[in-house]
Amino acid sequence: MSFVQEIQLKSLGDERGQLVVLEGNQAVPFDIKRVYYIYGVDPQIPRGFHAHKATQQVAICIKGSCKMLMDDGNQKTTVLMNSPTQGVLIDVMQWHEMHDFSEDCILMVLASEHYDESDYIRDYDNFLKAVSI
Ligand code: T46
Repeated sequence: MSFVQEIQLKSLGDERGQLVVLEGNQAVPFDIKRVYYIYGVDPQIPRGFHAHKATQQVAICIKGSCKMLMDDGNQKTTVLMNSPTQGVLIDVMQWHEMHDFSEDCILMVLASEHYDESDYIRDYDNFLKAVSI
């Protein structure tokens, strides 16, 4: 079984279209302190390549598609993200990389903490050392 937690978001649809609600401590399992989104990425250029020490995040591909490689130091899994109702929990100490962005991809991320560069582990060997302790 994969260690990656996917969150199926409820879509409130009617004849006018769809509406997805993102509430902290509901479908999103933390208080949301920050939201950012990534778009206009060259399909050849991957992003991420880090883990967070204390920040939890939920990523949602609200348009287009990309792949999220998740690595807990023991296992690696690649998740195809191609639905605005599919959340992927990026938990603490999970190395993640985003690949194969479609040209129209908009990847939205909800975070449990404000931005803090010192929360990032950007060196893979340091990540492996930290998770093996
Ligand atoms: C993550 C994945 C999914 C800020 O100043 N504030 C912010 O809130 C963020 C997220 C970034 N930045 C700055 C830091 C860098 O100078 O924006 C620049 C690009 O960030 P980065 O190279 O970390 O971007 P990605 O796409 O590699 O990673 C991002 C998030 O940073 C990261 O937390 O989990 O998306």
